[in-house]
Amino acid sequence: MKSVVNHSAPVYRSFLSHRFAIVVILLTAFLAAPASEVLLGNQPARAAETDEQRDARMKWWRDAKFGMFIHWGLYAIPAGEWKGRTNHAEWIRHSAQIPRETYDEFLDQFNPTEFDADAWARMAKDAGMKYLVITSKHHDGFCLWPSDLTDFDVESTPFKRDILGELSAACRKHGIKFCLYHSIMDWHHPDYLPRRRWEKERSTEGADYDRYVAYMKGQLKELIERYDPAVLWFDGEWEGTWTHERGKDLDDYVRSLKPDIIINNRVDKGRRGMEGLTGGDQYRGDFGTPEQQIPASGLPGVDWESCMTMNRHWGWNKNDKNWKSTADLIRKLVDIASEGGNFLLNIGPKPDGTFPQPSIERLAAIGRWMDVNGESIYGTTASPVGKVPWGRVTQKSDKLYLHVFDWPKDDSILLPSVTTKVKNAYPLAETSKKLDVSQGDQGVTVSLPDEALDPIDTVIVLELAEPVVVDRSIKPQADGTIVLPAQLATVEGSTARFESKSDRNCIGFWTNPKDAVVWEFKVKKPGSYTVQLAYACEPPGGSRVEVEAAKQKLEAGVKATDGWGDFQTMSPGGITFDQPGTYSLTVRPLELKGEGVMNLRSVSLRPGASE
Ligand code: H79
Repeated sequence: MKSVVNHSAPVYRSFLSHRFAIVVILLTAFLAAPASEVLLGNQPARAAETDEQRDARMKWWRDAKFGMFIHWGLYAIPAGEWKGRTNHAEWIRHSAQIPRETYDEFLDQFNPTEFDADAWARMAKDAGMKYLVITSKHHDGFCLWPSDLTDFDVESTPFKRDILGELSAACRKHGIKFCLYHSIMDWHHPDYLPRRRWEKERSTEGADYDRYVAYMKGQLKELIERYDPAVLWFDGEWEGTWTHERGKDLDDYVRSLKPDIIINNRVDKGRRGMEGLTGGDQYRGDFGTPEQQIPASGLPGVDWESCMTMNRHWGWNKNDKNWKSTADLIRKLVDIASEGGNFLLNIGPKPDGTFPQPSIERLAAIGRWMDVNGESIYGTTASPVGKVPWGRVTQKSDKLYLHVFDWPKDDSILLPSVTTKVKNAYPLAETSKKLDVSQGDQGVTVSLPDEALDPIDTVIVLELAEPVVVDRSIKPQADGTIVLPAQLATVEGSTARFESKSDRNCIGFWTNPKDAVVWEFKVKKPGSYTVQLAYACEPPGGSRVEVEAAKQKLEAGVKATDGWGDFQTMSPGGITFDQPGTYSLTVRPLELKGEGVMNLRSVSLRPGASE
């Protein structure tokens, strides 16, 4: 095997090749920008792109919706365990504070003889995934391809084979877009700064961060020229040495090598925490990267992708048995699609080159659901009406897809606020079974079969006569009752928000007594109405709230119920509306007792004076 050159000296074998790399970079900059800019030392501006050009470049990615993330490297060998602690994974070199020489010993042990690129690509395809993102290099610095610029690569292991080469070919064969994750942070390269705080034995003397960046660019050039990745998924951008200027420069550089490539926002410094969305226009990056979470609501015009693990670790951890259920994973995919995002679901392969069995089973089960229901995911955009109490909604051209997670007891569901004429309704799993639809002031009511066709998510297709029209204003029901549901409320405040968990559907997390909840609605028949709140409140309760509408104020004490999920009703009194028209109603706390004010599911206004 190749040995890792020069553990002690701050020199990498790659430095010889660096001069070459730098010349190439300068040449590329010349070609990509007007000579004057280069001569003046300006950053060459990012090639201007029209909205149409951007839409064309992003199209395959937006339509794809579902991809496979793969975290694989030397860290698979210890499998998350080191000196009795079992909660490590791809961060093990740092979290177990392993010296570089000790970590390098994994090179001799990396021999994934069962690695089968074709099988991996097939599992992604059969799960319904359209792209695959694999760690060319994680924070530990180990490279899954035979790089000319370092010996800390797969070529120095007994396995020797070009993993990225085999996998990119297999992906191409199976119609999966091949993409690469690449860590900017590098705990192995002698020129990378800063060192880990605990790492005293590796001196920083002679280290040159610019030389590290040239190394990284040289490697990215290798990766793009050899494997033609459709996405570059950067990470490890948060340390102080990586700057906005460097981010712009790297973004320009990668685009100069492959103009239609898609690059995530971690190339630059604009990512806001683990929510992952970009915090300003000045930052580079084609899409936001929420990590292990789904944004509370999709943002129009913003591309994003939630990446998540199937258990609690990215890299293989043999002790982690906390596997998410198939139902949970499918509903996460649907939830993300209903908010306009992509789902990048992770696999942490084992050191023998196989996927963990629980991952294999979940991929297959998701695939069975996607075989029937993929149409309701691919190429769709966000729900036109946000979240609904019984599940989620996606849309594509003249169709709405109603994803029913919780089968209703009365066998009908209301799609609120949609006023467009519905031509046809049927389950996606049984397209010949036409369903009855009635349309009114409140939206579209669909009669469902007695039982769910799929207990995880039964998809109902609504074919519309024209592009969807949404009227979110609240109107009285047939009997004159006006229902103000939590999902149509506007929250004025900092903590209170709509909770969409199936047994909740309420304004929850109401821990700030300054937060208020407001609805706008239409009153057709003037007169007195009885106000009724549907709410839950864990003991002890005792907060006081005010309900205000039409310049009248009611007060009520919040009595405890049997917990945050036990909903009861209370009536603080009546309100009179003198004239027909649009009104607003506000519920605001006067006094907070206990953890939260209440979980507020709805406010109803029933015609007639209160008793
Ligand atoms: O590759 C997987 C993880 O190993 C890697 N990203 C996924 C895709 C990962 N690296 N770090 N973390 C996950 C968690 C680190 C979070 C923090 Fe920060 C980094 C906390 C402070 C610095 C990012 C930047 C979040 C807040 C600021």
